[in-house]
Amino acid sequence: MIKTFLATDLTIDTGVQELLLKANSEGIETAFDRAKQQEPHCKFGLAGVCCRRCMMGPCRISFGEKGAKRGGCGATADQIVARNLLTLIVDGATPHVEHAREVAHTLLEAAEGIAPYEIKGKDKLWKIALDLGLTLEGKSTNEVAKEVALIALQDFQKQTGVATWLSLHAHAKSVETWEKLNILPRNAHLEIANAINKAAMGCDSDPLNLLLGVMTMALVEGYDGLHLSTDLSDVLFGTPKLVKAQYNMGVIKADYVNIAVHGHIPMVSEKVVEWSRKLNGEAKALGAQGINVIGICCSANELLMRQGVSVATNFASQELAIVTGALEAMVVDAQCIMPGLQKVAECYHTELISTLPNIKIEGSSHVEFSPAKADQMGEEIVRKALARYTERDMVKLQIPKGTVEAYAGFSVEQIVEVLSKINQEDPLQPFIQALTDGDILGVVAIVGCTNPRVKQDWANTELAKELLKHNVLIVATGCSAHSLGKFGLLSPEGIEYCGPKLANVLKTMGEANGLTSLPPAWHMGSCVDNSRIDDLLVALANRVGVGVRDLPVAGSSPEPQSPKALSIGTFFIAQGVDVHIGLNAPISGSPFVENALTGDKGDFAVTTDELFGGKLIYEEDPIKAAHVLLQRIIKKRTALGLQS
Ligand code: CUV
Ligand code: SF4
Repeated sequence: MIKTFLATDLTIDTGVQELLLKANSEGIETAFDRAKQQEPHCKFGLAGVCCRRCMMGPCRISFGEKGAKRGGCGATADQIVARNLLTLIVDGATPHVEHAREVAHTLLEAAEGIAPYEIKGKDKLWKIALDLGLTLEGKSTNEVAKEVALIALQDFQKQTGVATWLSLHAHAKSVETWEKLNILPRNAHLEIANAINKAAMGCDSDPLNLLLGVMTMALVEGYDGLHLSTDLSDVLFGTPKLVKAQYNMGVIKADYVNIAVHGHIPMVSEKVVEWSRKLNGEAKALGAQGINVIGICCSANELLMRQGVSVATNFASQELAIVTGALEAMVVDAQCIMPGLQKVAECYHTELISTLPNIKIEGSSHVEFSPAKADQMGEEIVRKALARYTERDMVKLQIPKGTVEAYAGFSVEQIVEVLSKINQEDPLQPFIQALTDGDILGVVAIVGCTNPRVKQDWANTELAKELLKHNVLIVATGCSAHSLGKFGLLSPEGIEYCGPKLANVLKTMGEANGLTSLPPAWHMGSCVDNSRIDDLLVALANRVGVGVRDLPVAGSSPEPQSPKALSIGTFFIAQGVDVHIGLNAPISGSPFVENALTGDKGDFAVTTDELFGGKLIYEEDPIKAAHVLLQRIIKKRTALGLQS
């Protein structure tokens, strides 16, 4: 049943509001309705004290005086919460690790001439090969690519030593900390198995040891998930450069065959774009203007960054793109794909198409991706979309009007190139000068999702604006970047939200590059591209001669939905970066775990702040959160001897 609701309470995106009303009038249920039906959420689950790890249970620990203080096996709240957190971080990291492995596998088959992908990122390939210590002389691109892909894949077998991509990217000071704590990962698959083993019934019940396991998994996420994915995707598809595109539901075009790509895996979405271009003429033969590919979630980010493909919407409103009645197909691969999409698609002519052999959706079509058969997949998907065009029901067609211009493509390589227009010899120098002088007070990464439990885009944009006002530069990824894009913060006009000092810096940098200004928020890519943010921090720290933990920077996920937001956040905490979340992680049931992650240095027990130099900050109010982050940034500036 659809309850009556005020669309304006659920999202600040007016296009989504319009479509929510349309869905309501057509009797279509969406995630916004279903999130309400789940209220109130189970308080044991929210606090993390529910254990289903064996059939003596399920057990739950009571909050009050009365009721059980231990599970059937004797597990305490601290132990249960720590175990649950560990498996939650595995849930976050594993999809990224598998994403990375899929890219490595595709790269291998591309290099062997089996998979139809041309290696577009030669510069990136040379750089990685040299970092891996390979000799390049006399070798072809494909030979080098094959060696790199094999090293990546063989890394999943490593029984001793340290995961290779950690060695490639981590700051030496961070590694020193991790080595002392004995939390360095060996290989991703081994550590995932180890974590599940630790959390199993009757295994690890030392909350501190479990939390150290959480930090190992965070490093797996960071290096075998994020960095490996980004590196090899850049090798296959090229390193992003500055691009301009459009945001909002208005990018769906009434007179085109519209194909939405949704999910994460660039091998799938890139082929859909390629075949849409190849078969564009066939759309014209049907009376359409052509084929229009639009993005949702992180597939959108991958295509936006490299191809300038426009973005329709982000996570919470994925179903509403179908409610426009204008999508011929929605192509999905992995992660963040709501099963509810199929039911919505059935109300229209839209074909929902899953692609990965191990990730299917009940009721949807399936066109299988494998690296070798990528072209067949691309062609078949686009032909399916073309076939649906004539079935469109014009009565149900309603596309919210208006689009917003946005810039994306801020890879570290592109940032360096932009800055080199100011100082060619030492590109990071002007940036560091601005940080030193306080013209840029600090940098905050706004990352992660939107979540129907929170008013969509509201916390993401409010936090950004408050920080910009205080001269904090924003970098962004994921669905949060989409929130900022929809509200003009990825466009040069967005500098109206900046404090005067930051506005000046952005104008100077922009003018040196033929723009009126750089945007106040730099879109650095998809969720796996949080690796780019990490690379930027490591480069800045190395240039200044400090650790990442010393930099006046922070991270924030104001509207987190996925456990990936938590595993990525924990990765940054491991480097000593403070991380804010706008919805609580399920840890409040354990004083030990909560204090370890959110406590300050010098508190009664061990804290991440003390061990790593960064902590978790939970605050639902984005304005208050901005001020907590500002205080933490100022504290780090003071420690560096910088004025604020
Ligand atoms: Ni990977 S993880 S809702 S798509 S950002 Fe978007 Fe990004 Fe969160 Fe999912
Ligand atoms: Fe209960 Fe212990 Fe089994 Fe968990 S592992 S369900 S706390 S008996």
